[in-house]
Amino acid sequence: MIDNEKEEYPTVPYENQSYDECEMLNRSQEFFTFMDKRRSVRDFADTPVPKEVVENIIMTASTAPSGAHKQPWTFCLISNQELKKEIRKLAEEEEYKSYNGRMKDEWLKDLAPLGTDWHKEFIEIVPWIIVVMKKPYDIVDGKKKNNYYVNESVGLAAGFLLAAIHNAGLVSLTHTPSPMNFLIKALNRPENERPFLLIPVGYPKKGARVPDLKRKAKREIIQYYE
Ligand code: IYR
Repeated sequence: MIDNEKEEYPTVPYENQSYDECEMLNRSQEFFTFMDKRRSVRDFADTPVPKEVVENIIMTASTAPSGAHKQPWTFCLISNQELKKEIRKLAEEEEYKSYNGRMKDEWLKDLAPLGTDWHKEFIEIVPWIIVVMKKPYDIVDGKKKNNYYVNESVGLAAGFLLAAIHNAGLVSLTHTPSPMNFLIKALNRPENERPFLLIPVGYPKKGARVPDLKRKAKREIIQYYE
């Protein structure tokens, strides 16, 4: 490598924290047990959550890997009560149409155990709403610059986000009002952003319940090639 190449693409040493096998086994088991306790919650309390906590959670999401490290995401962090009310109204309008005609019977049947319907009062109750936006392209000096693997990248960031929310002792819901385009206008977003997920973040309401779901077993999800 010639000298000026080195300067153009600097590197730093990677410092990995590794563990002996026994500790590795414990840590992996404990992390699984912890993550296995995460649940999507639909009944939220209006108890406030400090802004800095949610900012830390979002910064964690933004550590996710992304195509060519473009980090093709924006996280809209909403606590404004008027705006939440407006978003609830617009989301419920779309959801009403979805639950009453757009979604086929089979889909509605699959959703029945989750107890969802078109009512989305949690949007107004919860202290924070995070709308995850994906950016199919950036605008650099007025020109479009395409991003790569945008859905994969933003999906990974959303996964990190949910894990960070759980780690903070808070709960969330991956809400997908559909179609979601009303959010572009309501949030006054630029032309290169598309809504990806709407995630309420807060405490569960006292006495909140969740469906009695079971997760797939090892043998159902791992195919071994040893
Ligand atoms: N977007 C609707 C419907 C919905 C669809 C699926 I797939 C779910 O897992 C849950 C809900 C809603 O948010 O209610």
